[in-house]
Amino acid sequence: MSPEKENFVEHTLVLIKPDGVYRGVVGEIITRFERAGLKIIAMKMVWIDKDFAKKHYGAHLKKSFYPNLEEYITAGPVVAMVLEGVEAVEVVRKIVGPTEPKSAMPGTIRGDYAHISYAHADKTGKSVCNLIHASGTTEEADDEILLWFDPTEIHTYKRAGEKWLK
Ligand code: 3AN
Repeated sequence: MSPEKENFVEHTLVLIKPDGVYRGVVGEIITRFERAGLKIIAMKMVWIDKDFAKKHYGAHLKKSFYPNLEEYITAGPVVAMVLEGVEAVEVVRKIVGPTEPKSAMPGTIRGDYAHISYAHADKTGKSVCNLIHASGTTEEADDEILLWFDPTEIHTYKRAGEKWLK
Protein backbone atom coordinates (compact mmCIF):
# COMPACT_ATOMS: atom_id res chain seq x y z
CA MET A 1 0.00 0.00 0.00
CA SER A 2 1.28 3.47 -0.83
CA PRO A 3 2.81 5.29 2.14
CA GLU A 4 1.29 8.49 0.73
CA LYS A 5 -2.25 7.12 0.56
CA GLU A 6 -3.66 10.08 2.50
CA ASN A 7 -2.52 12.32 -0.39
CA PHE A 8 -4.38 10.13 -2.91
CA VAL A 9 -1.03 8.84 -4.16
CA GLU A 10 -1.44 5.22 -5.28
CA HIS A 11 0.63 2.39 -6.71
CA THR A 12 -0.66 0.22 -9.57
CA LEU A 13 0.61 -2.81 -11.51
CA VAL A 14 0.99 -2.53 -15.28
CA LEU A 15 1.99 -5.39 -17.59
CA ILE A 16 2.95 -4.91 -21.22
CA LYS A 17 1.77 -8.30 -22.44
CA PRO A 18 3.55 -10.53 -25.00
CA ASP A 19 1.88 -8.86 -28.01
CA GLY A 20 3.34 -5.49 -26.94
CA VAL A 21 6.80 -7.03 -26.53
CA TYR A 22 6.69 -8.99 -29.82
CA ARG A 23 5.42 -5.91 -31.68
CA GLY A 24 8.27 -3.80 -30.31
CA VAL A 25 6.10 -1.05 -28.82
CA VAL A 26 7.30 -1.29 -25.21
CA GLY A 27 9.08 2.07 -25.36
CA GLU A 28 6.12 3.84 -26.95
CA ILE A 29 3.77 2.50 -24.29
CA ILE A 30 6.03 3.40 -21.37
CA THR A 31 6.40 6.91 -22.82
CA ARG A 32 2.64 7.45 -22.52
CA PHE A 33 2.72 6.77 -18.79
CA GLU A 34 5.84 8.87 -18.19
CA ARG A 35 4.41 11.73 -20.24
CA ALA A 36 1.35 11.83 -17.95
CA GLY A 37 3.67 12.26 -14.96
CA LEU A 38 3.36 8.73 -13.58
CA LYS A 39 6.54 7.50 -11.91
CA ILE A 40 8.03 4.05 -12.59
CA ILE A 41 9.04 2.67 -9.18
CA ALA A 42 9.70 -0.96 -10.26
CA MET A 43 10.22 -2.69 -13.61
CA LYS A 44 11.37 -6.07 -14.98
CA MET A 45 10.88 -8.50 -17.89
CA VAL A 46 9.42 -11.91 -16.97
CA TRP A 47 8.26 -14.93 -19.00
CA ILE A 48 5.63 -16.45 -16.71
CA ASP A 49 4.52 -20.10 -16.67
CA LYS A 50 0.98 -21.52 -16.51
CA ASP A 51 1.01 -21.80 -12.69
CA PHE A 52 1.87 -18.13 -12.33
CA ALA A 53 -0.78 -17.23 -14.94
CA LYS A 54 -3.38 -19.03 -12.81
CA LYS A 55 -2.36 -16.94 -9.80
CA HIS A 56 -2.50 -13.67 -11.73
CA TYR A 57 -5.80 -14.43 -13.52
CA GLY A 58 -7.38 -16.41 -10.64
CA ALA A 59 -10.63 -14.45 -11.03
CA HIS A 60 -11.01 -15.71 -14.62
CA LEU A 61 -10.09 -19.41 -14.10
CA LYS A 62 -13.65 -20.63 -14.61
CA LYS A 63 -14.42 -18.40 -17.62
CA SER A 64 -14.75 -19.95 -21.06
CA PHE A 65 -11.99 -17.70 -22.44
CA TYR A 66 -9.46 -18.71 -19.74
CA PRO A 67 -7.51 -21.29 -21.82
CA ASN A 68 -6.95 -18.70 -24.58
CA LEU A 69 -6.02 -16.07 -22.00
CA GLU A 70 -3.46 -18.40 -20.40
CA GLU A 71 -1.95 -19.24 -23.78
CA TYR A 72 -1.71 -15.52 -24.59
CA ILE A 73 -0.11 -14.35 -21.33
CA THR A 74 2.46 -17.20 -21.36
CA ALA A 75 3.31 -16.83 -25.09
CA GLY A 76 6.35 -14.63 -24.46
CA PRO A 77 7.94 -12.28 -21.98
CA VAL A 78 5.96 -9.46 -20.39
CA VAL A 79 7.29 -6.18 -19.05
CA ALA A 80 5.97 -5.72 -15.52
CA MET A 81 6.08 -2.38 -13.74
CA VAL A 82 4.71 -0.56 -10.75
CA LEU A 83 3.59 3.00 -11.41
CA GLU A 84 3.08 5.65 -8.77
CA GLY A 85 0.87 8.71 -9.09
CA VAL A 86 -2.17 10.60 -7.85
CA GLU A 87 -5.16 8.23 -8.09
CA ALA A 88 -2.88 6.17 -10.33
CA VAL A 89 -5.19 3.12 -10.59
CA GLU A 90 -7.98 5.09 -12.28
CA VAL A 91 -5.65 7.32 -14.30
CA VAL A 92 -3.73 4.33 -15.73
CA ARG A 93 -6.98 2.57 -16.69
CA LYS A 94 -8.05 5.77 -18.49
CA ILE A 95 -4.76 5.88 -20.44
CA VAL A 96 -5.07 2.13 -21.26
CA GLY A 97 -8.75 2.19 -22.34
CA PRO A 98 -11.44 -0.48 -21.96
CA THR A 99 -10.74 -4.22 -22.30
CA GLU A 100 -12.16 -4.68 -25.83
CA PRO A 101 -9.94 -2.87 -28.36
CA LYS A 102 -12.91 -2.37 -30.71
CA SER A 103 -14.59 -0.22 -28.01
CA ALA A 104 -11.44 1.62 -26.92
CA MET A 105 -11.30 5.25 -28.03
CA PRO A 106 -8.48 6.63 -30.17
CA GLY A 107 -5.94 8.20 -27.82
CA THR A 108 -6.01 5.22 -25.46
CA ILE A 109 -3.30 2.56 -25.76
CA ARG A 110 -5.78 -0.17 -26.67
CA GLY A 111 -7.62 2.15 -29.11
CA ASP A 112 -4.42 3.25 -30.83
CA TYR A 113 -2.56 -0.08 -31.01
CA ALA A 114 -5.35 -2.65 -31.47
CA HIS A 115 -8.87 -2.94 -32.88
CA ILE A 116 -10.21 -6.52 -32.49
CA SER A 117 -13.56 -7.39 -30.91
CA TYR A 118 -14.78 -9.99 -28.39
CA ALA A 119 -16.97 -11.45 -31.18
CA HIS A 120 -13.93 -12.04 -33.41
CA ALA A 121 -11.95 -13.57 -30.55
CA ASP A 122 -14.81 -15.89 -29.60
CA LYS A 123 -15.47 -16.95 -33.20
CA THR A 124 -11.81 -17.67 -33.99
CA GLY A 125 -10.87 -19.13 -30.58
CA LYS A 126 -8.19 -16.46 -30.12
CA SER A 127 -7.53 -14.37 -27.07
CA VAL A 128 -8.26 -10.66 -27.01
CA CYS A 129 -4.76 -9.28 -27.54
CA ASN A 130 -5.03 -5.86 -25.94
CA LEU A 131 -1.37 -5.18 -25.04
CA ILE A 132 -1.76 -4.17 -21.39
CA HIS A 133 -2.89 -5.36 -18.02
CA ALA A 134 -3.55 -2.69 -15.40
CA SER A 135 -4.93 -3.21 -11.89
CA GLY A 136 -8.66 -2.50 -11.62
CA THR A 137 -8.86 -1.30 -8.00
CA THR A 138 -6.44 -0.24 -5.25
CA GLU A 139 -7.08 -3.57 -3.45
CA GLU A 140 -6.30 -5.50 -6.66
CA ALA A 141 -3.18 -3.35 -7.12
CA ASP A 142 -1.92 -4.21 -3.61
CA ASP A 143 -2.41 -7.97 -4.24
CA GLU A 144 -0.93 -7.90 -7.74
CA ILE A 145 2.14 -5.88 -6.74
CA LEU A 146 2.79 -8.41 -3.97
CA LEU A 147 2.44 -11.28 -6.49
CA TRP A 148 4.77 -9.79 -9.12
CA PHE A 149 7.40 -7.94 -7.07
CA ASP A 150 9.52 -8.51 -4.02
CA PRO A 151 9.44 -5.38 -1.80
CA THR A 152 13.21 -4.99 -2.40
CA GLU A 153 12.49 -4.46 -6.13
CA ILE A 154 10.29 -1.40 -5.47
CA HIS A 155 12.17 1.90 -5.21
CA THR A 156 11.54 5.23 -3.56
CA TYR A 157 13.14 8.19 -5.29
CA LYS A 158 12.37 11.76 -6.32
CA ARG A 159 12.32 12.80 -9.96
CA ALA A 160 13.62 16.15 -11.16
CA GLY A 161 10.67 18.52 -11.49
CA GLU A 162 8.45 16.32 -9.34
CA LYS A 163 6.85 19.28 -7.60
CA TRP A 164 5.25 20.25 -10.93
CA LEU A 165 3.78 16.77 -11.41
CA LYS A 166 2.25 15.92 -8.02
P1 3AN B 1 -8.75 -5.98 -18.11
O1 3AN B 1 -7.45 -6.59 -18.64
O2 3AN B 1 -9.23 -4.82 -18.93
O3 3AN B 1 -8.73 -5.70 -16.63
P2 3AN B 1 -10.23 -8.38 -17.50
O4 3AN B 1 -9.40 -8.51 -16.26
O5 3AN B 1 -11.72 -8.40 -17.38
O6 3AN B 1 -9.85 -7.09 -18.33
O7 3AN B 1 -9.82 -9.56 -18.48
C1 3AN B 1 -8.53 -10.06 -18.52
C2 3AN B 1 -8.20 -10.43 -19.94
O8 3AN B 1 -9.06 -11.48 -20.36
C3 3AN B 1 -8.41 -9.30 -20.94
N1 3AN B 1 -7.28 -8.41 -21.01
C4 3AN B 1 -8.70 -10.04 -22.22
O9 3AN B 1 -7.47 -10.42 -22.87
C5 3AN B 1 -9.39 -11.31 -21.73
N2 3AN B 1 -10.86 -11.23 -21.81
C6 3AN B 1 -11.67 -10.55 -20.97
N3 3AN B 1 -12.95 -10.68 -21.32
C7 3AN B 1 -12.96 -11.48 -22.43
C8 3AN B 1 -13.99 -12.00 -23.28
N4 3AN B 1 -15.29 -11.73 -23.06
N5 3AN B 1 -13.63 -12.78 -24.32
C9 3AN B 1 -12.33 -13.08 -24.54
N6 3AN B 1 -11.30 -12.63 -23.77
C10 3AN B 1 -11.60 -11.83 -22.73
